[in-house]
Amino acid sequence: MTNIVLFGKPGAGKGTQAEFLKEKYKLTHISTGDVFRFNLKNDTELGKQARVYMDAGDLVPDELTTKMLIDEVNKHSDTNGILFDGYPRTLAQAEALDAFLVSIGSKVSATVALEADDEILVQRLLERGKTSGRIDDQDESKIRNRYEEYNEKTAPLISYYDAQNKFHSVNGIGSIAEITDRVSKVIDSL
Ligand code: B4P
Repeated sequence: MTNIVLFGKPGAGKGTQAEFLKEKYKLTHISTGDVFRFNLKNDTELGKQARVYMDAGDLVPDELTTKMLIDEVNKHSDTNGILFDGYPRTLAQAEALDAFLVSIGSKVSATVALEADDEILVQRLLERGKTSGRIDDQDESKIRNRYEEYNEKTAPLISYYDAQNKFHSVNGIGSIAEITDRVSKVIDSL
């Protein structure tokens, strides 16, 4: 199994790249943001619990997120590999993912980070917020809060994966196709 973690700040293009990479490499795409938004839309118990955090631009608590992630992975036991989009976002999530993958005889193959400056990303999210209906994209202070969450809770994962020689960084500025090529070079080298 080839398991790729797509990593990056909010709006870095993880979801955008995942749409192309999942086809190219025949991987199962799991986006925790998308699963949460599906649950919000359908007003499920999980959606009710996640809404308050997501609307504020906060991370959803680890326990809730990890349980959901494992349930999603277990739906795809016959997969070639998984493209993790938006998970892990904390050290506790990274450790939980490693422990879970080991328990099914697998591991994270590589983490690929899409790099871009905050100011460019804030503009992307505000632009998306005009049409996406996503409350977390519509208010600049909520967007800035997502970057604070990233710096405090998600950035430490860089050294976590780097220590395992699994961290790869690519320039996240350019056309969508150019960035797909950059990420593909990393996956092809595995
Ligand atoms: P996510 O849904 O994961 O969203 P994201 O970080 O906003 O976006 P992404 O990087 O995927 O960007 P995208 O391709 O869409 O998370 C939302 C929320 O869910 C979190 O804040 C949190 O509350 C919760 N959550 C999710 N996972 C969690 C976890 N593990 N733990 C706890 N909470 C969790 O691109 C953004 C925009 O840029 C789009 O408009 C796109 O068209 C544009 N774009 C993309 N690539 C471009 C390019 N190359 N050039 C120009 N524009 C580009």
